[in-house]
Amino acid sequence: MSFRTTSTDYVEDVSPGSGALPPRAWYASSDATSLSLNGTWRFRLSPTADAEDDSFAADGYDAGDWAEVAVPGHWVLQGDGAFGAPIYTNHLYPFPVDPPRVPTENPTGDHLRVFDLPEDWPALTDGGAVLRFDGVESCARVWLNGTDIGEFKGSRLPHEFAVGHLLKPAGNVLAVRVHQWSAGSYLEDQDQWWLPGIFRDVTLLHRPTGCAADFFVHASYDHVEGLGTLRVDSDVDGRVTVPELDIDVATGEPVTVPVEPWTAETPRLYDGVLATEGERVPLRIGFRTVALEDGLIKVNGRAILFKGVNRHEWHPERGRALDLQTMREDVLLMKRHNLNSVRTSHYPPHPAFLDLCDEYGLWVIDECDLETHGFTEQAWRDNPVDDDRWTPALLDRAARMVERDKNHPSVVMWSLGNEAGTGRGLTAMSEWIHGRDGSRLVHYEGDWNCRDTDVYSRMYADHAEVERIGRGLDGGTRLRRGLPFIQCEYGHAMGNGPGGLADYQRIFEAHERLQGGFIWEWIDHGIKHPELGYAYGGDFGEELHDGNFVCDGLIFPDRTPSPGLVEYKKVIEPVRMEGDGADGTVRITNGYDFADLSALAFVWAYQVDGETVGTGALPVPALAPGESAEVKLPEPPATGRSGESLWTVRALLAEETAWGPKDHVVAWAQLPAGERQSVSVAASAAPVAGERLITLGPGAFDARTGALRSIGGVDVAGLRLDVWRAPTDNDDGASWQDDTRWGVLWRKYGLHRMRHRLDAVERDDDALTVRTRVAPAAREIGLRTVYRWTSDGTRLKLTVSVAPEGDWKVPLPRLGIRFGLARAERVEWFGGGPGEAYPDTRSASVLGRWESSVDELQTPYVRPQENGARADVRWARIGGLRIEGDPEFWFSARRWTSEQLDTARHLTDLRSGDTVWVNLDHGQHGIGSQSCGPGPLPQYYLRAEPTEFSFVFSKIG
Ligand code: IPT
Repeated sequence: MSFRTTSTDYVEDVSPGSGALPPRAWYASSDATSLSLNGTWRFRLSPTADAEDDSFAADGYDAGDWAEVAVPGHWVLQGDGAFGAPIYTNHLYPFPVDPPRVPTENPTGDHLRVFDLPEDWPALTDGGAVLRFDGVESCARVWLNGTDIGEFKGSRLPHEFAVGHLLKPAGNVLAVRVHQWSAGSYLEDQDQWWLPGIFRDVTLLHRPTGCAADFFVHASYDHVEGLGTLRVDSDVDGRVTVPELDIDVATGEPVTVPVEPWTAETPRLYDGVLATEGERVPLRIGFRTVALEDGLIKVNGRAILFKGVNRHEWHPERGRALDLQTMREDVLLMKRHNLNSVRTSHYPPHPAFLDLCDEYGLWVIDECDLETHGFTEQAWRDNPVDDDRWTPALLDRAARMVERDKNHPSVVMWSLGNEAGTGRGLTAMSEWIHGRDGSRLVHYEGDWNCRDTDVYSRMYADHAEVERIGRGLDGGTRLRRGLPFIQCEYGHAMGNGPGGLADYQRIFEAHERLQGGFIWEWIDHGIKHPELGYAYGGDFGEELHDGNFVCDGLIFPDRTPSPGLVEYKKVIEPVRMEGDGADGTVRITNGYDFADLSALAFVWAYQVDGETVGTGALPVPALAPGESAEVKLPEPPATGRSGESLWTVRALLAEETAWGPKDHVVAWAQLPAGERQSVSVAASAAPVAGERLITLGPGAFDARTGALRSIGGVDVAGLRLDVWRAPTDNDDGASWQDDTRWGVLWRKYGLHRMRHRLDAVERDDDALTVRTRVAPAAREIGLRTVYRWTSDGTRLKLTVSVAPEGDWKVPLPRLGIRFGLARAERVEWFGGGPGEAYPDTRSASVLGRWESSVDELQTPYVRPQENGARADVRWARIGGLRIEGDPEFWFSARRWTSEQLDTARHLTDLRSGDTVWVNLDHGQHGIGSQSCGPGPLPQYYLRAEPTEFSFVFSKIG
């Protein structure tokens, strides 16, 4: 054995690698021993691929002065910055594009681990052993006990090596050299952090003589007869038993029995065993048949509707090294928010995640670890997916995904990858996959002609286009017109938003061909940072980066649901309840594809002026999927109270399930039963002029400027018209979208620096009127704004009239008033809650009485931006004042101004001042999805037009 500098040619070689075993199904044996090699490893970082020779792989090498890293892990997230830093780019390669060459500066991590075989490890003469790597980014070379056993690429795919002949009972030396950049990096240009390391498990598996090798569980379901057919094809002959079904057959032999099918809604699994001469392998069998039929994606004979999300693997401290508990948390959160599907964007997830999808029930589009998006910068020239030299690497990736995951009932489609253009390599992958597994469909978005796919898939198509596709008016090839449609990405959840989900859902549900979609994306990839809270692109000094485009999830980095997830849960709820609260009936429709309503219990509540005055159970028949029933509500409780009244009907889990507690709310609706009385204040008091102040009822005003000073002794600062909001990521839009990027245009027109000109302060018998013009410098546009104050002696009413002047080419961000209060801690309100809402994100806003601290009103978007508005507020109490709106208003309050919110880059930039700034808005502009999709629909624009709105203020107590 000699140790010399090994050639590093393999790093830039387009081939997938050498030395690894052929891919096979991923499973955990019941009886074969295994040894996890996760834990603390010795670690040495070098700046280039060839800086060190391979002597560290030798027996007896002293790594005593090396650092340590945790495996699984990414070295750039360990060592407090001593091991380099993460880099975030969306689609730009962070190195010169010259495939397959990579930079000389190629951080290379040598990992070393010495291990003994456990006591119960079988004799080394009994069978063999396999060393398995579940994920290493991006290229690794492996030595065991000084022998070079191979090298591989394909970061999120498993690689196994036969190592039985190399093992010894004690002192085994496992050396792994990991290069951050390799030819494989060209195939892994997903929009995410570049994070090198051994980030998934490393395991040594004993392979007894006569053990199982690879096997393929075929478990189909005949929905007409109610029969399941099971056949397990196995490389090694054996028997398959499923005790619950009395099945005991040889491998390769089909058997048909009555079964309950598997669906995402009813994830029925049967435990079985594959027994070969040398081992027993547990099977979790789900019977289901996926088919393309009548131009639709059908499972067990029924068309399904995806209510899905794109899931990257993410943990704010550990990156893509996820533990089982975190994976389970994701699945439970998804189930509790009514999601039924996941696209594993953009690579196969940790295999345990798919076990969870089988168990809890989620449809899965399993996506291959392939994206070459950066080639779009050069019009896709030299794209590896259209270059035969790369095809073996593509086929290797396809095979490693399909072979690993083929036994999961949850996987209903294979996806070739993401954003890789088109080319012969993709066609080869598709052909190979179709040949290997005819029981599932093939997906790929980048091919709009659907040459290689079984579904027409798009991303971020706007509502109008989706509608046209639904109606079959989208044109395209004949082949494509016959295919079902999904949006593999839509609703870009970056920052505040996405807006417009309810409008998409209505369209999906109206047209058979539209089979739903997947929100982009599940989680914000913020990295926990000691000074910044959560870091995003640029925070590690990257010379090229895409900022907070990496924080675009429905959950925050710490997995707290964002308002976007709460909204989505409501929009996709599986039970529809509509009706007229006044006539006391509600029409209930089962929106599940497979389940009846027997798992749900319905309850009603009756509110008067936001207070619940009665509740009870509502008997609802166990409707079959698609069925509806008219259900009579009880007589409204006799309270003797008049006021605005409302029914709330909720569908709850009748019993605890695997994913949710009893009484968990699955669906709900509110049905108005009696209208709100509008506030009336008789203008009976007259303004009284003093030396410096004018008083009117409880109000005191500056005599010269007419500015409000206090109400009933409560100081009120800076009350004035306000149109500015700290633009959301969706307001700002993405750089490639230019015509309606309102956030950009608002700044161009100067809406963030409006000037207030005082024109007149007029005192009448019954009113104080202040006339102003609110306008930005350098522009002719403006808003004539009149504040008219009246009082009945105890209450103070403000009526604001706004008349636009000039040629307004942009909508307004918001329209309302803002003012500062010195002392305000808690807020109570009657209106929408508990969370924030905007015109096109308001489905989940529940009308009622709510209470919160000012701090809890804030939504902690990783990059600070407009947030926290509560919709439909009738009245609010804050800082000693009660404010009633005519009509209802949008309420927000924060310890900083919108301008401060606007300049903050991280939450840690926001400093609480002494003042609480309150916004009472008559209107808010919609949110939309323009950070990567369409902006708000026109009906959610806040147009500059003549408007009038009022607030009534009174001092509490
Ligand atoms: C689309 C990508 O597929 C996804 O990975 C992510 O980058 C998303 O956009 C934006 O967050 S590609 C888009 C430019 C159409």
